[in-house]
Amino acid sequence: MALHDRISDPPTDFFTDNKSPDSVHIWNPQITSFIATQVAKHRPMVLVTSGGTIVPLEKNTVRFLDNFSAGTRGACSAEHFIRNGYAVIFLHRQFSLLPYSRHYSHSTHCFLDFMDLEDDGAGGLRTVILAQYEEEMRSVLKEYKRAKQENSLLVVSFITVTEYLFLLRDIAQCMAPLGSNALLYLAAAVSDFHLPPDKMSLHKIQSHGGRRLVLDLEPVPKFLRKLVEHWAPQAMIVSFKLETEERLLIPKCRAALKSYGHQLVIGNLLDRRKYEVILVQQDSERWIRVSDGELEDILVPEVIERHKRWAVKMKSSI
Ligand code: 9Z3
Repeated sequence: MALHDRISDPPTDFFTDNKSPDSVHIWNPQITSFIATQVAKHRPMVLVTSGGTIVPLEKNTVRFLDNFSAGTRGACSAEHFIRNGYAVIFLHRQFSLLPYSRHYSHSTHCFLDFMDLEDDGAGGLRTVILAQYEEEMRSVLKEYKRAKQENSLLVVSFITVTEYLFLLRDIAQCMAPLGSNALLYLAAAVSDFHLPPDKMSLHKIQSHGGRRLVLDLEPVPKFLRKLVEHWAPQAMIVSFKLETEERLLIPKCRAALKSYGHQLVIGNLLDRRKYEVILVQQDSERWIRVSDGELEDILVPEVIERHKRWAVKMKSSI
């Protein structure tokens, strides 16, 4: 869908008060063409969002607020979706973990530690992969190459919360023609507060005279309702809810379902997010727990099952 063909949005402060970032216009042609290719192949498609959003404190940004998210959930889930036949648009925070390369990209898993140098027999050296890592690396590389060959992954990046919301709106609207074959899997850790442009200093906030810096942040508008009602009304929408207090987790998941009317909320606690999640729907709650291995191994096929049921239900109601 071209930029000017969009379903019009109800007027909102956020999208009128904030200028559409250049990145939306830059990414749009690639997104549109990726979606057209996948539609022709009759592939189901998922938008996976991943990583944390930053909140700039200055227009010429020196300082910003950020959050903990590394993008593990999103990057890992994207691989599982592709393995299960989905095309993936991976909307991630710049420099957070990426599908496939995540296995070797960060300091705990630096790719250089998986390699060695050996004599090439001609007076020089050649690079080799250490035998104990060879098999795993081969299987990651195979999947990565297949995803590239089959054009099943489009990687799009954001930095700020504003950029995230504009890109989310654009991609969701571009995916709307896919109807119920579209899945939105919103694992990004989105800031709840931001500094609107009219309150933001143009230049670096000065620190002279030992003065204090007091921040008066405004709530980021709740975008899920717009997503459900206007941007991609036929798509299945899965949101994540993060809490640090166990007693709040299920009530907050239920409150989100009730407020936004979407299909599934996946709840997780900060310190146990790699080992357990709860899937909350209108009429069900199901914990998924693992003691080792990747939780997404079980989570993603479970979400796919629910997406299939959703698509059947939507198609039979037309
Ligand atoms: C999540 O809850 C994700 O599972 C994590 C994954 C961010 C915890 P990591 O990137 O962590 O693997 O390190 N994401 C959603 C968090 C969020 O911001 N949800 C909003 C909310 O809770 C709704 S969109 O209000």
